[in-house]
Amino acid sequence: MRSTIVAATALGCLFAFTPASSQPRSESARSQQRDGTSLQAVEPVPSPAQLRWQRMEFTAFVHFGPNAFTGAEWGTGREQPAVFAPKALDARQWAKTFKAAGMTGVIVTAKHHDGFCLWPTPESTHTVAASPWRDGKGDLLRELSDAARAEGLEFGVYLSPWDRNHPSYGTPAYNDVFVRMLEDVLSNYGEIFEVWFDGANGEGPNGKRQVYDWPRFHDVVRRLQPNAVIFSDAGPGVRWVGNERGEAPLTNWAMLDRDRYQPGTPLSMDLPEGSELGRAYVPAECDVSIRPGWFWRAAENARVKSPRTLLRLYETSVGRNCTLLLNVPPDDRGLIHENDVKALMGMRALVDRVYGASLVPAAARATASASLDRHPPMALLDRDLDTYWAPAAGARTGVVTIDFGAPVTFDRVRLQEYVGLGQRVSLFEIEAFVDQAWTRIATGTTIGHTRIVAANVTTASRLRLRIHDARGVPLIASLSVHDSSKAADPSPNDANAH
Ligand code: FUL
Repeated sequence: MRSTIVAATALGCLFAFTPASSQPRSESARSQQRDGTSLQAVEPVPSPAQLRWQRMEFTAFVHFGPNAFTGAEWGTGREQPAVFAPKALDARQWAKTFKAAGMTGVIVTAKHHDGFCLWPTPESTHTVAASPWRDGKGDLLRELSDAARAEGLEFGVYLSPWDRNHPSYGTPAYNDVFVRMLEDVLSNYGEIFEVWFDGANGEGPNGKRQVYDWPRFHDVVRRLQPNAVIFSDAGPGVRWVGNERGEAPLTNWAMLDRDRYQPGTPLSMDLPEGSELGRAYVPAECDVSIRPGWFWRAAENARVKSPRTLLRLYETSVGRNCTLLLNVPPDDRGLIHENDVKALMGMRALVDRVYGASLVPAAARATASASLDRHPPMALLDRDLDTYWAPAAGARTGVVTIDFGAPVTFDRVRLQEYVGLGQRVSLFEIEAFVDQAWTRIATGTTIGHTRIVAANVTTASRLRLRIHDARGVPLIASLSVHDSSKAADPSPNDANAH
Protein backbone atom coordinates (compact mmCIF):
# COMPACT_ATOMS: atom_id res chain seq x y z
CA MET A 1 0.00 0.00 0.00
CA ARG A 2 2.75 2.40 0.98
CA SER A 3 4.58 1.85 -2.32
CA THR A 4 1.35 2.27 -4.34
CA ILE A 5 0.82 5.72 -2.91
CA VAL A 6 4.41 6.80 -3.46
CA ALA A 7 4.34 5.60 -7.07
CA ALA A 8 1.04 7.30 -7.73
CA THR A 9 2.28 10.58 -6.30
CA ALA A 10 5.28 10.42 -8.56
CA LEU A 11 3.00 10.01 -11.58
CA GLY A 12 1.31 13.23 -10.60
CA CYS A 13 -1.80 14.59 -12.25
CA LEU A 14 -2.84 12.54 -15.27
CA PHE A 15 -5.74 14.77 -16.15
CA ALA A 16 -7.00 17.85 -14.48
CA PHE A 17 -10.30 19.52 -13.85
CA THR A 18 -11.15 22.58 -11.89
CA PRO A 19 -13.71 21.88 -9.23
CA ALA A 20 -17.02 23.68 -9.85
CA SER A 21 -17.48 27.25 -8.59
CA SER A 22 -16.67 26.67 -4.93
CA GLN A 23 -14.07 24.38 -3.39
CA PRO A 24 -15.72 21.62 -1.38
CA ARG A 25 -15.42 22.59 2.27
CA SER A 26 -12.13 21.40 3.75
CA GLU A 27 -10.60 20.85 0.30
CA SER A 28 -7.44 22.85 0.41
CA ALA A 29 -5.19 24.12 -2.34
CA ARG A 30 -2.28 22.30 -0.75
CA SER A 31 -4.07 18.96 -1.11
CA GLN A 32 -1.91 16.35 -2.70
CA GLN A 33 -3.13 14.26 -5.60
CA ARG A 34 -2.18 10.99 -4.11
CA ASP A 35 -3.93 8.55 -6.39
CA GLY A 36 -2.55 9.68 -9.75
CA THR A 37 -5.85 11.27 -10.81
CA SER A 38 -7.09 14.80 -10.63
CA LEU A 39 -9.29 14.24 -7.60
CA GLN A 40 -8.30 16.51 -4.78
CA ALA A 41 -7.84 15.34 -1.24
CA VAL A 42 -10.32 16.47 1.38
CA GLU A 43 -8.15 17.22 4.39
CA PRO A 44 -7.27 15.68 6.73
CA VAL A 45 -6.09 12.53 4.95
CA PRO A 46 -4.53 9.38 6.43
CA SER A 47 -0.78 8.88 6.40
CA PRO A 48 0.29 5.81 4.41
CA ALA A 49 0.79 4.03 7.77
CA GLN A 50 -2.75 4.89 8.93
CA LEU A 51 -4.29 3.76 5.64
CA ARG A 52 -2.38 0.52 5.78
CA TRP A 53 -3.42 0.08 9.42
CA GLN A 54 -7.12 0.63 8.63
CA ARG A 55 -6.91 -2.11 6.02
CA MET A 56 -5.50 -4.56 8.60
CA GLU A 57 -9.02 -4.60 10.12
CA PHE A 58 -8.64 -7.42 12.66
CA THR A 59 -5.70 -7.85 15.04
CA ALA A 60 -4.85 -9.76 18.22
CA PHE A 61 -4.20 -8.26 21.64
CA VAL A 62 -2.18 -10.36 24.08
CA HIS A 63 -2.29 -9.60 27.80
CA PHE A 64 0.27 -11.80 29.51
CA GLY A 65 2.50 -11.55 32.58
CA PRO A 66 2.38 -12.39 36.31
CA ASN A 67 -1.37 -11.70 36.36
CA ALA A 68 -1.91 -14.92 34.40
CA PHE A 69 -0.53 -16.75 37.44
CA THR A 70 -2.01 -14.71 40.27
CA GLY A 71 -5.50 -14.03 38.90
CA ALA A 72 -5.09 -10.25 39.22
CA GLU A 73 -6.32 -7.76 36.60
CA TRP A 74 -3.97 -5.04 37.77
CA GLY A 75 -0.89 -6.50 39.43
CA THR A 76 0.48 -4.50 42.37
CA GLY A 77 4.08 -4.64 41.16
CA ARG A 78 5.00 -6.47 44.37
CA GLU A 79 4.55 -9.95 42.87
CA GLN A 80 7.64 -12.13 42.96
CA PRO A 81 9.06 -12.64 39.44
CA ALA A 82 9.16 -16.33 40.43
CA VAL A 83 5.41 -16.54 39.84
CA PHE A 84 6.01 -16.11 36.10
CA ALA A 85 6.55 -19.78 35.29
CA PRO A 86 4.75 -20.97 32.14
CA LYS A 87 5.68 -24.60 31.60
CA ALA A 88 4.73 -24.98 27.95
CA LEU A 89 4.93 -21.50 26.45
CA ASP A 90 4.76 -21.70 22.68
CA ALA A 91 4.49 -18.36 20.88
CA ARG A 92 4.14 -20.24 17.58
CA GLN A 93 0.87 -21.72 18.83
CA TRP A 94 -0.35 -18.18 19.55
CA ALA A 95 0.71 -16.89 16.14
CA LYS A 96 -0.74 -19.86 14.25
CA THR A 97 -4.02 -19.45 16.12
CA PHE A 98 -4.22 -15.73 15.30
CA LYS A 99 -3.36 -16.34 11.67
CA ALA A 100 -5.99 -19.05 11.38
CA ALA A 101 -8.52 -16.68 12.97
CA GLY A 102 -7.99 -14.19 10.13
CA MET A 103 -6.04 -11.68 12.20
CA THR A 104 -3.32 -9.62 10.55
CA GLY A 105 -1.15 -8.55 13.47
CA VAL A 106 -0.52 -9.02 17.20
CA ILE A 107 0.11 -6.49 19.99
CA VAL A 108 1.57 -7.82 23.25
CA THR A 109 1.79 -6.27 26.73
CA ALA A 110 5.58 -5.90 26.78
CA LYS A 111 4.93 -4.17 30.13
CA HIS A 112 1.58 -3.84 31.89
CA HIS A 113 0.85 -1.62 34.90
CA ASP A 114 2.61 -4.06 37.29
CA GLY A 115 5.90 -3.09 35.63
CA PHE A 116 6.89 -6.68 34.79
CA CYS A 117 8.87 -6.67 31.52
CA LEU A 118 8.46 -9.57 29.12
CA TRP A 119 11.92 -8.90 27.76
CA PRO A 120 15.20 -8.85 29.73
CA THR A 121 15.86 -5.12 30.10
CA PRO A 122 18.64 -3.74 32.28
CA GLU A 123 16.27 -0.89 33.21
CA SER A 124 14.36 -3.03 35.72
CA THR A 125 14.84 -5.95 38.06
CA HIS A 126 11.20 -6.94 37.58
CA THR A 127 11.57 -8.90 34.32
CA VAL A 128 11.58 -12.35 32.74
CA ALA A 129 15.31 -12.51 33.54
CA ALA A 130 14.42 -12.83 37.24
CA SER A 131 11.85 -15.56 36.58
CA PRO A 132 12.25 -19.33 36.30
CA TRP A 133 10.89 -19.28 32.71
CA ARG A 134 13.63 -20.57 30.36
CA ASP A 135 15.94 -20.41 33.43
CA GLY A 136 15.87 -16.63 33.30
CA LYS A 137 17.19 -16.59 29.73
CA GLY A 138 13.89 -16.10 27.94
CA ASP A 139 12.79 -13.13 25.86
CA LEU A 140 9.11 -13.24 25.04
CA LEU A 141 9.28 -10.29 22.65
CA ARG A 142 11.88 -12.18 20.65
CA GLU A 143 9.85 -15.42 20.60
CA LEU A 144 6.57 -13.72 19.71
CA SER A 145 7.99 -11.34 17.10
CA ASP A 146 9.75 -14.27 15.39
CA ALA A 147 6.62 -16.42 15.54
CA ALA A 148 4.42 -13.60 14.24
CA ARG A 149 6.69 -12.95 11.27
CA ALA A 150 6.86 -16.64 10.46
CA GLU A 151 3.05 -16.54 10.11
CA GLY A 152 3.02 -13.28 8.13
CA LEU A 153 1.57 -11.29 11.05
CA GLU A 154 2.66 -7.79 11.95
CA PHE A 155 4.03 -7.16 15.42
CA GLY A 156 3.12 -4.40 17.89
CA VAL A 157 3.79 -3.54 21.53
CA TYR A 158 1.83 -2.25 24.54
CA LEU A 159 4.11 -0.47 26.97
CA SER A 160 2.33 0.88 30.02
CA PRO A 161 3.85 4.12 31.27
CA TRP A 162 2.13 3.51 34.62
CA ASP A 163 4.56 1.30 36.51
CA ARG A 164 3.61 0.04 39.96
CA ASN A 165 7.03 -1.52 40.51
CA HIS A 166 9.77 0.80 39.31
CA PRO A 167 11.45 2.68 42.18
CA SER A 168 11.94 5.81 40.07
CA TYR A 169 8.25 6.07 39.10
CA GLY A 170 6.90 9.45 40.19
CA THR A 171 10.21 11.26 39.58
CA PRO A 172 11.63 12.87 36.40
CA ALA A 173 14.19 10.06 36.23
CA TYR A 174 11.39 7.63 35.39
CA ASN A 175 10.72 9.35 32.08
CA ASP A 176 14.37 8.61 31.16
CA VAL A 177 13.87 4.98 32.19
CA PHE A 178 10.71 4.72 30.12
CA VAL A 179 12.44 6.27 27.11
CA ARG A 180 15.29 3.75 27.37
CA MET A 181 12.78 0.90 27.63
CA LEU A 182 10.98 2.20 24.56
CA GLU A 183 14.25 2.50 22.67
CA ASP A 184 15.08 -1.06 23.58
CA VAL A 185 11.75 -2.46 22.48
CA LEU A 186 11.56 -0.42 19.29
CA SER A 187 15.14 -1.17 18.20
CA ASN A 188 15.49 -4.89 18.67
CA TYR A 189 12.40 -6.68 17.38
CA GLY A 190 12.09 -5.59 13.76
CA GLU A 191 9.33 -3.49 12.25
CA ILE A 192 6.57 -2.51 14.70
CA PHE A 193 3.16 -1.64 13.23
CA GLU A 194 1.52 -0.15 16.33
CA VAL A 195 2.69 1.19 19.68
CA TRP A 196 -0.10 1.05 22.25
CA PHE A 197 -0.01 3.60 25.06
CA ASP A 198 -2.49 3.30 27.87
CA GLY A 199 -3.68 6.51 29.52
CA ALA A 200 -3.65 5.05 33.06
CA ASN A 201 -1.67 7.20 35.46
CA GLY A 202 -1.89 5.82 38.98
CA GLU A 203 0.46 5.89 41.92
CA GLY A 204 3.77 4.08 41.94
CA PRO A 205 5.44 2.18 44.82
CA ASN A 206 6.39 5.48 46.52
CA GLY A 207 2.80 6.77 46.39
CA LYS A 208 3.62 9.35 43.71
CA ARG A 209 2.13 9.87 40.29
CA GLN A 210 4.25 10.41 37.22
CA VAL A 211 4.07 13.44 34.95
CA TYR A 212 4.53 11.67 31.62
CA ASP A 213 6.63 13.33 28.94
CA TRP A 214 4.36 12.38 26.04
CA PRO A 215 6.06 14.54 23.37
CA ARG A 216 9.34 12.85 24.15
CA PHE A 217 7.80 9.35 24.10
CA HIS A 218 6.18 10.06 20.74
CA ASP A 219 9.45 11.37 19.33
CA VAL A 220 11.17 8.12 20.22
CA VAL A 221 8.53 6.14 18.32
CA ARG A 222 8.74 8.44 15.29
CA ARG A 223 12.53 8.25 15.26
CA LEU A 224 12.85 4.49 15.64
CA GLN A 225 9.64 3.22 14.00
CA PRO A 226 8.47 5.89 11.55
CA ASN A 227 5.93 3.51 10.00
CA ALA A 228 4.24 2.61 13.28
CA VAL A 229 0.94 4.15 14.31
CA ILE A 230 0.74 5.39 17.91
CA PHE A 231 -2.41 4.48 19.83
CA SER A 232 -3.68 6.32 22.87
CA ASP A 233 -7.06 7.76 23.85
CA ALA A 234 -6.74 10.49 21.23
CA GLY A 235 -3.92 9.26 19.04
CA PRO A 236 -1.86 10.78 17.53
CA GLY A 237 -2.06 7.85 15.06
CA VAL A 238 -5.06 5.88 16.27
CA ARG A 239 -7.74 6.75 18.84
CA TRP A 240 -9.72 4.73 21.37
CA VAL A 241 -13.35 4.14 20.47
CA GLY A 242 -14.34 5.10 24.02
CA ASN A 243 -15.46 1.70 25.37
CA GLU A 244 -14.09 -1.79 25.85
CA ARG A 245 -17.17 -3.57 24.49
CA GLY A 246 -16.00 -3.76 20.86
CA GLU A 247 -18.80 -1.47 19.79
CA ALA A 248 -18.35 1.64 17.67
CA PRO A 249 -21.23 4.07 17.09
CA LEU A 250 -23.06 4.02 13.76
CA THR A 251 -21.64 7.43 12.93
CA ASN A 252 -17.89 7.19 12.99
CA TRP A 253 -15.57 9.80 11.54
CA ALA A 254 -11.85 9.12 11.36
CA MET A 255 -11.26 12.78 12.18
CA LEU A 256 -10.80 14.53 15.52
CA ASP A 257 -9.55 17.84 16.92
CA ARG A 258 -6.68 15.99 18.48
CA ASP A 259 -5.19 18.99 20.28
CA ARG A 260 -8.18 19.04 22.68
CA TYR A 261 -7.39 15.61 24.10
CA GLN A 262 -4.49 13.85 25.79
CA PRO A 263 -3.96 10.28 27.03
CA GLY A 264 -6.35 9.73 29.95
CA THR A 265 -8.55 12.59 28.70
CA PRO A 266 -11.68 13.41 30.70
CA LEU A 267 -13.39 14.13 27.36
CA SER A 268 -13.47 10.50 26.29
CA MET A 269 -17.23 10.71 25.64
CA ASP A 270 -16.33 12.60 22.44
CA LEU A 271 -14.03 9.91 21.15
CA PRO A 272 -16.49 7.32 19.78
CA GLU A 273 -17.90 9.34 16.88
CA GLY A 274 -14.91 11.50 16.09
CA SER A 275 -15.88 14.72 14.36
CA GLU A 276 -16.83 15.66 10.82
CA LEU A 277 -14.94 18.92 11.38
CA GLY A 278 -11.92 17.29 13.03
CA ARG A 279 -8.61 18.75 11.92
CA ALA A 280 -6.54 15.57 12.31
CA TYR A 281 -6.99 12.10 10.84
CA VAL A 282 -7.15 9.71 13.85
CA PRO A 283 -9.18 6.56 13.04
CA ALA A 284 -10.69 4.55 15.91
CA GLU A 285 -9.76 1.14 17.28
CA CYS A 286 -12.11 -1.15 19.24
CA ASP A 287 -10.25 -3.08 21.95
CA VAL A 288 -12.23 -5.84 23.62
CA SER A 289 -11.42 -9.11 25.33
CA ILE A 290 -12.59 -12.56 24.26
CA ARG A 291 -13.07 -13.20 28.01
CA PRO A 292 -14.52 -11.06 30.81
CA GLY A 293 -11.00 -10.02 31.94
CA TRP A 294 -7.93 -8.85 30.04
CA PHE A 295 -5.78 -11.56 31.64
CA TRP A 296 -6.40 -15.32 31.69
CA ARG A 297 -7.86 -16.97 34.75
CA ALA A 298 -9.12 -20.53 35.07
CA ALA A 299 -12.48 -19.40 36.41
CA GLU A 300 -13.22 -17.71 33.06
CA ASN A 301 -12.49 -20.71 30.84
CA ALA A 302 -16.20 -21.27 30.51
CA ARG A 303 -16.91 -17.60 29.79
CA VAL A 304 -15.17 -17.23 26.43
CA LYS A 305 -17.32 -15.31 23.95
CA SER A 306 -19.11 -17.48 21.42
CA PRO A 307 -18.42 -17.40 17.66
CA ARG A 308 -21.80 -15.69 17.14
CA THR A 309 -20.93 -12.97 19.67
CA LEU A 310 -17.54 -12.51 18.03
CA LEU A 311 -19.16 -12.21 14.60
CA ARG A 312 -21.41 -9.53 16.05
CA LEU A 313 -18.35 -7.69 17.45
CA TYR A 314 -16.78 -7.85 13.99
CA GLU A 315 -19.87 -6.15 12.59
CA THR A 316 -19.96 -3.45 15.29
CA SER A 317 -16.25 -2.64 14.93
CA VAL A 318 -14.82 -3.45 11.50
CA GLY A 319 -18.31 -2.84 10.12
CA ARG A 320 -18.32 0.68 11.62
CA ASN A 321 -15.08 2.12 10.31
CA CYS A 322 -12.88 0.75 13.11
CA THR A 323 -10.32 -1.95 13.52
CA LEU A 324 -11.03 -4.79 15.92
CA LEU A 325 -8.24 -5.44 18.45
CA LEU A 326 -9.43 -8.65 20.09
CA ASN A 327 -7.65 -9.68 23.29
CA VAL A 328 -6.84 -13.40 23.55
CA PRO A 329 -4.87 -13.93 26.78
CA PRO A 330 -2.58 -16.98 27.04
CA ASP A 331 -3.11 -19.25 30.05
CA ASP A 332 -0.70 -20.23 32.81
CA ARG A 333 0.81 -22.96 30.63
CA GLY A 334 1.76 -20.24 28.14
CA LEU A 335 -0.75 -21.43 25.54
CA ILE A 336 -3.93 -20.03 24.06
CA HIS A 337 -6.54 -22.10 25.86
CA GLU A 338 -8.47 -24.61 23.73
CA ASN A 339 -11.79 -22.86 24.43
CA ASP A 340 -10.43 -19.61 23.02
CA VAL A 341 -8.98 -21.43 19.99
CA LYS A 342 -12.35 -23.06 19.36
CA ALA A 343 -14.20 -19.75 19.62
CA LEU A 344 -11.77 -18.03 17.26
CA MET A 345 -11.97 -20.78 14.66
CA GLY A 346 -15.75 -20.69 14.92
CA MET A 347 -15.73 -16.94 14.45
CA ARG A 348 -13.45 -17.21 11.43
CA ALA A 349 -15.78 -19.74 9.86
CA LEU A 350 -18.78 -17.46 10.42
CA VAL A 351 -17.03 -14.31 9.13
CA ASP A 352 -15.93 -16.24 6.06
CA ARG A 353 -19.36 -17.70 5.50
CA VAL A 354 -21.18 -14.37 5.77
CA TYR A 355 -18.60 -11.87 4.52
CA GLY A 356 -16.07 -14.00 2.62
CA ALA A 357 -17.80 -13.50 -0.71
CA SER A 358 -20.33 -11.04 -2.03
CA LEU A 359 -23.70 -12.37 -3.15
CA VAL A 360 -23.68 -9.86 -6.01
CA PRO A 361 -23.57 -12.15 -9.09
CA ALA A 362 -20.51 -11.91 -11.34
CA ALA A 363 -22.76 -10.84 -14.23
CA ALA A 364 -24.21 -7.85 -12.29
CA ARG A 365 -23.93 -4.39 -13.84
CA ALA A 366 -23.53 -1.03 -12.11
CA THR A 367 -24.76 2.24 -13.61
CA ALA A 368 -24.63 5.71 -12.11
CA SER A 369 -26.28 9.11 -12.24
CA ALA A 370 -22.88 10.42 -13.31
CA SER A 371 -19.33 9.21 -13.22
CA LEU A 372 -15.85 10.47 -13.99
CA ASP A 373 -14.10 8.68 -16.86
CA ARG A 374 -11.50 7.03 -14.73
CA HIS A 375 -13.95 6.19 -11.94
CA PRO A 376 -16.83 4.18 -13.43
CA PRO A 377 -19.51 2.58 -11.25
CA MET A 378 -18.27 -0.93 -12.11
CA ALA A 379 -15.28 -0.13 -9.86
CA LEU A 380 -17.66 -0.78 -6.97
CA LEU A 381 -17.91 -4.42 -7.87
CA ASP A 382 -14.25 -5.35 -8.17
CA ARG A 383 -12.32 -6.30 -5.06
CA ASP A 384 -9.74 -3.55 -5.50
CA LEU A 385 -10.05 -0.88 -2.80
CA ASP A 386 -7.87 1.50 -4.81
CA THR A 387 -10.41 1.73 -7.63
CA TYR A 388 -13.60 3.60 -6.94
CA TRP A 389 -16.68 5.19 -8.40
CA ALA A 390 -16.69 9.01 -8.32
CA PRO A 391 -19.81 10.74 -9.66
CA ALA A 392 -18.67 14.14 -10.96
CA ALA A 393 -16.33 17.01 -10.36
CA GLY A 394 -17.61 19.10 -7.48
CA ALA A 395 -20.46 16.68 -6.73
CA ARG A 396 -21.50 15.98 -3.17
CA THR A 397 -24.26 13.58 -4.14
CA GLY A 398 -24.69 10.68 -6.54
CA VAL A 399 -26.76 7.60 -7.23
CA VAL A 400 -25.48 4.20 -8.30
CA THR A 401 -27.69 1.29 -9.28
CA ILE A 402 -26.60 -2.34 -9.27
CA ASP A 403 -28.60 -4.66 -11.50
CA PHE A 404 -28.00 -8.16 -10.13
CA GLY A 405 -29.53 -9.77 -13.23
CA ALA A 406 -31.45 -12.18 -10.96
CA PRO A 407 -33.11 -11.99 -7.55
CA VAL A 408 -30.71 -12.06 -4.60
CA THR A 409 -31.66 -12.48 -0.92
CA PHE A 410 -29.59 -10.54 1.61
CA ASP A 411 -29.79 -8.62 4.89
CA ARG A 412 -26.41 -6.88 4.99
CA VAL A 413 -24.84 -4.35 2.63
CA ARG A 414 -21.14 -3.68 2.98
CA LEU A 415 -19.94 -0.30 1.71
CA GLN A 416 -16.37 0.93 1.50
CA GLU A 417 -15.09 4.41 0.76
CA TYR A 418 -11.68 5.05 -0.71
CA VAL A 419 -10.41 7.03 2.29
CA GLY A 420 -6.89 7.70 0.98
CA LEU A 421 -8.12 11.13 -0.15
CA GLY A 422 -10.11 11.76 3.04
CA GLN A 423 -13.32 10.31 4.53
CA ARG A 424 -16.29 12.01 2.88
CA VAL A 425 -19.80 10.53 2.95
CA SER A 426 -22.07 11.96 5.65
CA LEU A 427 -25.54 10.80 4.58
CA PHE A 428 -26.69 7.90 2.44
CA GLU A 429 -29.68 5.73 1.70
CA ILE A 430 -30.02 2.23 0.28
CA GLU A 431 -33.04 1.16 -1.75
CA ALA A 432 -34.05 -2.16 -3.24
CA PHE A 433 -36.34 -2.80 -6.19
CA VAL A 434 -39.03 -5.01 -4.69
CA ASP A 435 -42.47 -5.76 -6.18
CA GLN A 436 -41.83 -3.37 -9.07
CA ALA A 437 -41.06 -0.40 -6.80
CA TRP A 438 -38.02 1.15 -5.16
CA THR A 439 -38.20 0.72 -1.39
CA ARG A 440 -35.86 2.20 1.17
CA ILE A 441 -34.18 -0.59 3.15
CA ALA A 442 -31.60 1.40 5.15
CA THR A 443 -30.20 4.85 5.82
CA GLY A 444 -26.89 5.85 7.32
CA THR A 445 -24.46 8.66 7.95
CA THR A 446 -20.77 7.76 7.66
CA ILE A 447 -19.18 4.95 5.64
CA GLY A 448 -15.39 5.32 6.00
CA HIS A 449 -13.07 2.42 5.26
CA THR A 450 -15.80 -0.17 5.87
CA ARG A 451 -19.44 0.09 6.86
CA ILE A 452 -21.70 -2.93 7.27
CA VAL A 453 -25.34 -1.86 7.07
CA ALA A 454 -28.06 -4.13 8.45
CA ALA A 455 -31.41 -4.44 6.67
CA ASN A 456 -34.43 -6.68 6.94
CA VAL A 457 -34.18 -9.81 4.82
CA THR A 458 -34.68 -8.54 1.28
CA THR A 459 -35.02 -10.32 -2.04
CA ALA A 460 -34.42 -8.01 -4.98
CA SER A 461 -32.84 -7.97 -8.41
CA ARG A 462 -31.69 -4.35 -8.17
CA LEU A 463 -30.13 -2.22 -5.46
CA ARG A 464 -29.60 1.52 -5.36
CA LEU A 465 -27.16 3.53 -3.27
CA ARG A 466 -27.98 7.21 -2.98
CA ILE A 467 -25.34 9.50 -1.52
CA HIS A 468 -27.20 12.53 -0.16
CA ASP A 469 -24.27 14.48 1.27
CA ALA A 470 -20.52 14.30 1.53
CA ARG A 471 -17.53 16.49 2.41
CA GLY A 472 -16.32 16.34 -1.20
CA VAL A 473 -16.81 14.17 -4.27
CA PRO A 474 -17.93 10.76 -2.91
CA LEU A 475 -15.38 8.03 -3.70
CA ILE A 476 -17.00 4.62 -3.26
CA ALA A 477 -14.60 1.70 -3.60
CA SER A 478 -16.86 -1.25 -2.90
CA LEU A 479 -20.43 -2.42 -2.47
CA SER A 480 -21.32 -6.00 -1.64
CA VAL A 481 -24.35 -7.79 -0.24
CA HIS A 482 -24.44 -10.59 2.32
CA ASP A 483 -26.78 -12.92 4.17
CA SER A 484 -26.24 -13.06 7.94
CA SER A 485 -28.53 -16.07 8.31
CA LYS A 486 -25.60 -18.15 7.06
CA ALA A 487 -24.16 -17.67 10.53
CA ALA A 488 -27.20 -19.35 12.07
CA ASP A 489 -26.27 -22.76 10.81
CA PRO A 490 -22.78 -23.65 12.02
CA SER A 491 -21.48 -26.82 10.46
CA PRO A 492 -20.12 -29.43 12.87
CA ASN A 493 -16.61 -28.80 11.52
CA ASP A 494 -16.44 -25.16 12.59
CA ALA A 495 -14.46 -25.85 15.70
CA ASN A 496 -11.80 -27.75 13.78
CA ALA A 497 -11.55 -25.42 10.82
CA HIS A 498 -7.77 -25.04 11.06
C1 FUL B 1 -6.78 -0.46 30.22
C2 FUL B 1 -5.87 -1.12 31.24
O1 FUL B 1 -5.97 -0.51 32.52
C3 FUL B 1 -6.32 -2.55 31.26
O2 FUL B 1 -5.65 -3.31 32.23
C4 FUL B 1 -6.10 -3.13 29.87
O3 FUL B 1 -4.73 -3.22 29.59
C5 FUL B 1 -6.81 -2.28 28.82
C6 FUL B 1 -6.57 -2.74 27.41
O4 FUL B 1 -6.44 -0.95 28.93
O5 FUL B 1 -6.79 0.87 30.27
